[in-house]
Amino acid sequence: MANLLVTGGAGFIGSNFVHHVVAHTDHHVTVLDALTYAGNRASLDGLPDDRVRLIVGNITDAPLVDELFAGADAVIHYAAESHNDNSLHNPRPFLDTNIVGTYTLLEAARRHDTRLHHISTDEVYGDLELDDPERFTEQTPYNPSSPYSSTKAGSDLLVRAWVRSFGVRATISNCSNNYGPYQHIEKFIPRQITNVIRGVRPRLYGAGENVRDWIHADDHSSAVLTILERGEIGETYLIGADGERNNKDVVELILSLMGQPTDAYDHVTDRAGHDLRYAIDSTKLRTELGWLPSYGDFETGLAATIDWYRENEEWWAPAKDATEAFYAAKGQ
Ligand code: NAD
Ligand code: TDX
Repeated sequence: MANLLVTGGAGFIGSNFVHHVVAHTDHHVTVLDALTYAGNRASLDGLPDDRVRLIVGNITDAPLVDELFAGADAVIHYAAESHNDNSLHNPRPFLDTNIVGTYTLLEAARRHDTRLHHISTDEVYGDLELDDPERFTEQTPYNPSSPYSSTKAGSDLLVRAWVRSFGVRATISNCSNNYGPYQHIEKFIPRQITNVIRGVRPRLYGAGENVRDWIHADDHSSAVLTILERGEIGETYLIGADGERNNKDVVELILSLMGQPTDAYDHVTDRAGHDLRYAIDSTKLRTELGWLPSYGDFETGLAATIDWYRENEEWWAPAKDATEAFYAAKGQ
């Protein structure tokens, strides 16, 4: 049994991880989360008080971070500004949280010699052509496109430097696009599901040919636990579940699963600098650490996610109008 500190544990993937840890281990969890627009304490509802506690605070608050590291056996760092579209509109919070926040945690890890796992994204590698037979590996050079992905790339490089220069005991994982419960409705899949629930047509950026490599958030969680338990210090592991689909196919699948005509969506203004394709080769994680995803079938996972949004309208409804007003102002 260990005391885990989970930054960003009231966000989408972090809260899925906390639910996963409670279900599959006997670890205790302290969540450090600033509850920005993207954090929601309701995402931790139903978890046992004697195993999970939420500290509302900022990862750039060095004294608070220091105090929490003192009581942690390991830290799993999810907290970030995570949305590309927001980073195109106002990049500053991305620098503060993703760069300065990660730096603050690394300094605390160095002082306390705490094991740290840094959560990152495949977007640090830039994008691939649609017909490129290659996928991203741990050797792919960094080539981020957006303010979001460049700050994530910067945070990864800080982690690598703190491992090499100061002996910080850290690992990094770069995962592909997640889907599942508790995802903010600004993101592609929940935006379209909640649009259909509200009787609004889904919105596809540009032609919709862009490809994302989908993985269920629960599979991301099992991969992170595996790395925490068996990963080698200083190593990077790519996490993916062979889930490549283009956006048009995903919208059509959502419409079909929700009983709508599959052409009942609109094309809207494309994202500036829109990455074409992401694809992960997770051979290293599978062969060296023996990890395998459980959600083999995207369609089944997507149907369960649709059910979750139908059953949890009180969780997402308060954010819907403001989210859509943000997009409407940009013609999206
Ligand atoms: P999210 O936006 O849903 O959640 C982020 C959480 O971090 C929120 O709860 C927010 O309140 C908190 N937070 C933000 N700034 C903070 C700060 N300064 N101090 C403390 N807490 C703060 O994001 P997500 O989609 O769950 O992503 C989590 C992590 O996973 C991020 O590091 C992201 O880069 C990475 N990632 C996401 C995906 C994906 O598909 N969503 C894929 C790969 C990697
Ligand atoms: O309304 C939309 N219509 C649309 O076509 C939205 C919101 C998005 N899109 C497109 C853009 C992307 O090609 O769908 C795709 C997915 O978009 P997002 O959900 O915004 O995700 P993406 O930009 O791919 O980044 C996500 O995966 C990697 C996460 O938000 C990141 O945090 C993660 O690092």
